Amino acid sequence: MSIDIPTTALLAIDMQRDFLEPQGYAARAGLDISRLRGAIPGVARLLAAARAAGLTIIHTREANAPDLSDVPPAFLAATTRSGARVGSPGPLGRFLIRGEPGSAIIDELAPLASEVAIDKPGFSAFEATALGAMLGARGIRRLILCGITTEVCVSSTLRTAIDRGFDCITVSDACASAFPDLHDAAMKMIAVEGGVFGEVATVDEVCARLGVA
Ligand code: C5J
Repeated sequence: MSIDIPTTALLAIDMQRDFLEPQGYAARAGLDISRLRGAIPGVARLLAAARAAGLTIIHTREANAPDLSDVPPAFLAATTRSGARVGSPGPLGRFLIRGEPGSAIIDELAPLASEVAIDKPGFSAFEATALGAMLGARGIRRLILCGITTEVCVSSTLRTAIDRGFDCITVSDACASAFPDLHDAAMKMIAVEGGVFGEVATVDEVCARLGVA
């Protein structure tokens, strides 16, 4: 089925230096960033297809207030245990803090001036952000989700989006996890009970449905 361009947005989740570069948060937390980097080619293809099709494109960055006032306490505690506490200093600035070099989207996926980039303090891109209002104002009803990590921020955002009534397509080969079994499980969960969390599709399938094969 083709995708209705005016009512659909591509959501590229947290493709930022802190998760994808060796000096960033994820590597310090012990995650295998080579696996996370596996999402880059798929996200790049989706961005190119979405730009060619004229789709709304929204990028997110996991980035918190410098005074840490918006960090979910459980995440602060977890990152302290992992040795990469939110806000602690690293070569790319303070981990996961707004405006620091590590919070920037990687160069190869950099947003165009016409695209929206939002900082999100939580796991779901809807939590404490203007995303819901922004999508509502644009009449967006379907989301194409890609990015990292599959099991944390992509899954959290997907579940909120479904609860809010959006049709969702999660792009399996444009998402990544440091843990392949968790990526696979997250994709399988989408399909339970007839597809409670929407559709799973490949980059090729989405490009074809956008008419940009
Ligand atoms: C995590 C994310 N894993 N973007 N963030 O802390 O998935």
